[in-house]
Amino acid sequence: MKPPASLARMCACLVLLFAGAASAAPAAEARFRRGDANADGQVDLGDAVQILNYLFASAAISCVDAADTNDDGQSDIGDPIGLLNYLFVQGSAPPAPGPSECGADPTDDRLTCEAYPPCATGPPGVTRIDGPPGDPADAHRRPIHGWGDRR
Ligand SMILES: [Ca+2]
Ligand SMILES: [Ca+2]
Repeated sequence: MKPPASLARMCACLVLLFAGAASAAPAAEARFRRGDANADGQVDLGDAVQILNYLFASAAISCVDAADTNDDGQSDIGDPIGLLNYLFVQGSAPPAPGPSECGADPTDDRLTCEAYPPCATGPPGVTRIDGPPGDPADAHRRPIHGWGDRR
């Protein structure tokens, strides 16, 4: 028995509605500096060591996208080698967003960036020191305002 046409139309509308709602809510893209595998805000030898520890000693990396220094969507030995080439033998810089600018990964891959504090943004005019806004541990701290905010 076929469902009535109006029921089929209503189901089709619901499917389109939910599909649209899912695509209308873009996921927040994590911002990071490519190559800064240890998320300390600098790209240096420590990052190559961190990637090697991640690959061979099960160390954790909070932003695996940052550790994908050649942006091939894979975490492998090519990443620390490429980073060492960039740092010490004038090899090419890690691709966008690059080692000095914060930005999202322009390529679609399966790697994730769960956390990258150096590129975290707070409310305009406020520089976050640490912890999320409203963190009770930060209650004693005052926000640092930019020069333009001085009265
Ligand atoms: Ca680093
Ligand atoms: Ca890679």
